[in-house]
Amino acid sequence: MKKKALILGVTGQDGSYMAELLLKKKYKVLGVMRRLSMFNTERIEHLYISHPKVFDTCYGDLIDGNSLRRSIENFKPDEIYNFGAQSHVRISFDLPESTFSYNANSTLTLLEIVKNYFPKCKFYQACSSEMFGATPPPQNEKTIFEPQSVYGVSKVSSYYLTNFYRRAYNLYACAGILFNHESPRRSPNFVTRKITLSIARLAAGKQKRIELGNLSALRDWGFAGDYMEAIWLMMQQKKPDNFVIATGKNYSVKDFVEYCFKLIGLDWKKYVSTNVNKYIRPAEVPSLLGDSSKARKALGWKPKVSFHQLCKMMLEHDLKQYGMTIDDAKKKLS
Ligand code: NAP
Ligand code: F7E
Repeated sequence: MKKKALILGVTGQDGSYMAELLLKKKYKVLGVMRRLSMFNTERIEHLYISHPKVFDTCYGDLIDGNSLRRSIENFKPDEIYNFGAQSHVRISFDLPESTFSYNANSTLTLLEIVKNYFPKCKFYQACSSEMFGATPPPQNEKTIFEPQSVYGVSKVSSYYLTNFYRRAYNLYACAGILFNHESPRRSPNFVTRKITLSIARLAAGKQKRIELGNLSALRDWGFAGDYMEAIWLMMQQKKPDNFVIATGKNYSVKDFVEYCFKLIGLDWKKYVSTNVNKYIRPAEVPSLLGDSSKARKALGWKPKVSFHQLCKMMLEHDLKQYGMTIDDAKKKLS
């Protein structure tokens, strides 16, 4: 019998990589997606074609408990991966109530469904390094949480709910504390993808400048594909637990900009301006640097893609959309 996995947030960056990984591992996968006025299945469209019998999606919404219960009841998964969230930290300052509801209340709803009806089903909750917020680095599973946004607080709530249900009801429920992870599938309003897409547009003559916010923020950036491997491993252990997943190296936003511009032979200072007022967050997270030694030891996991490989991968992908390679862009701009 094939194992069955249900993915909340399947249309997002992580959900789409996780669907691919699980299909490679011969799972049957059902993705839950919400209704939007436009189709946004771009990241998973290829899977309907490559895996018609074992990959499908259904409608469900994080704040519609009945839809979640129905999807789980009909599909009877062995594993549930909850990646569904309003995942943008800056936007959580504009949408605090819906962010909290999507990110925290939905975790409670899902855990209640698992506890009441499918107590053998394993549950993964996507938590975040944003939970550490203002606590100085390095951060690991023992570090105190000091979230700096409603997004961060919502993830702290989902973390404690997951831990509580594991303890009280003996569920196989894991919380992954993932540091920033990026890819060519990253939404364009996160800083890394904004930078690589803007450089590609610049090279294509479609944009002249890039406006950013805080360049000094430090982040521990890894590749999303690598991090999905770690999550799957968390779900295959004898006992459920919480794990920090990170590369153990951090770089500033300025480092990311500088290196991407260097790849195409340009001086970033001539093209980048800062508008701190526009992008300012009422509270910023200055420095994240993960210590993932617990995961490395217990799961035998380590990241494969380095920071510089990640920058190049994302830039190459975005240039390709304009029919260019890094060398083409270099020649064109020299
Ligand atoms: P993402 O690309 O923004 O994906 C979020 C997913 O949640 C999308 O599929 C989105 O659907 C779905 N969603 C949002 N609201 C929903 C609702 N009301 N009902 C149903 N689905 C809804 O985020 P990601 O980068 O893949 O991150 C995955 C998870 O990991 C999130 O929980 C995020 O908070 C957490 N996380 C991410 C990072 C990171 O660096 N990427 C780090 C730590 C934790 P639509 O496509 O319809 O919007
Ligand atoms: O910002 C600064 C910004 O929005 C990174 C999410 O996946 O990781 C992500 O949250 C840094 C911040 O990601 C711009 O102020 C400068 O200091 O790419 P970001 P994030 O806030 O770290 C965590 C772990 C998650 O869990 C979240 O779901 O970059 N920054 N200039 C900018 N940020 C943006 N978005 N846009 C700018 O123009």
